[in-house]
Amino acid sequence: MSAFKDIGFLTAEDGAVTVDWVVLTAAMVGLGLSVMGVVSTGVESQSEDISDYMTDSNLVKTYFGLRTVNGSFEDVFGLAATSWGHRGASTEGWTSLNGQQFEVVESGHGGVIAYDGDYFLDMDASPGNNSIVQTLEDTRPGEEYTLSFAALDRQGSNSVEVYWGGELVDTINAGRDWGTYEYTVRGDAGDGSNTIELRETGTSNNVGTYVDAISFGAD
Ligand SMILES: [Ca+2]
Ligand SMILES: [Ca+2]
Ligand SMILES: [Ca+2]
Repeated sequence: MSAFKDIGFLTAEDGAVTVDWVVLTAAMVGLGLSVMGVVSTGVESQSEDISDYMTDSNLVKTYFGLRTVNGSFEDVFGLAATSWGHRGASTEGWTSLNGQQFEVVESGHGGVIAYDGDYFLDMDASPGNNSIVQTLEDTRPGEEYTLSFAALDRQGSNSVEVYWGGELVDTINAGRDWGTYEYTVRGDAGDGSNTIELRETGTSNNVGTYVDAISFGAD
């Protein structure tokens, strides 16, 4: 029979463990705080340096300046190859509002060199004018953004309506050479959908306004 039968608490570890934990934790927190004090000053200074560098060198602007997905129509994955480029019901980042196919034309076809990269979009598909849309992610309500793109109209018979958030921003009649168009829009303006829409409205004759380099970004 144990002599400690009635004084079991002597062998109980609960209390001891709790005391150890409190002491050790307090020590670790104290150590952590002192390390943090030293490190945070350095990290803060480093962060500011990096921020200054990125802002000065326009790295931030470049990154945020092209927030459309596939705005230059360079991603032809999943599209069917044709003699003049690629076509498909939709293309990365873009869908058609009126069920027209995307005609992504290869640079050089018909003597037209892409404004940017190797491809541009013909807004007049077969059989008709296309209306394309993309929803921008991560826009902030009320913040100003620049929406821009390049356009060209070989025939002089086509026009494009430009919409932001469901509201008409402009109607353009592009020239025979690439021209650029730029607008200032606000996050959540119009119906709050944060959508870019380009609607071809010219003569429906298979050849439409060519568009390229659709970009969107903060100033
Ligand atoms: Ca392009
Ligand atoms: Ca066409
Ligand atoms: Ca046309």
